[in-house]
Amino acid sequence: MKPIYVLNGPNLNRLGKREPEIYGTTTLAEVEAMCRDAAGSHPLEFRQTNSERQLIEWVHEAIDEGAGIVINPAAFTFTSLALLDALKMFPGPIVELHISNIHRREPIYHKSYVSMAATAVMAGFGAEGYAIAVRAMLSRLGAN
Ligand code: CA2
Repeated sequence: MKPIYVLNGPNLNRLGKREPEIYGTTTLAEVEAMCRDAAGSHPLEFRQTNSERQLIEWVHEAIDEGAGIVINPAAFTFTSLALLDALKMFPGPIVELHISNIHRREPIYHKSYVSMAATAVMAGFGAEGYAIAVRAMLSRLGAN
């Protein structure tokens, strides 16, 4: 069974430790546990990096080995055509996920490049959004 890749971009390793009014108090380790719980017996690769290159390498890995991608690209959402190009090569479903509702924020957070490759876009459910996204991905993959 091919895994679901849950990929996280820059600064999300600090989740739960700053700006709790926007991002909540759940840590990334707790988010990973929520995703594993939601995935049940389905294999799941949960990763975070502060490097654009590493994120792209993981998308390439997922192209070869993954069933679906849930991605919170963080600031690369709004800057990275290279990430968009990599995601466009992925043949399966992609959920773009944001903890906060980016559309309630400043205009610089309104234009996502990643959305042009995404099957679905989620924003504003807080950390719980990850579990919702993994369940939606399983359903989409016909795995439950
Ligand atoms: O809401 C999200 O999930 C974001 O993708 C988070 C990004 C931000 O650039 C996007 O606009 C929305 C990253 C936020 C900065 O990293 C933090 C990590 C932990 C706690 C606070 C901020």
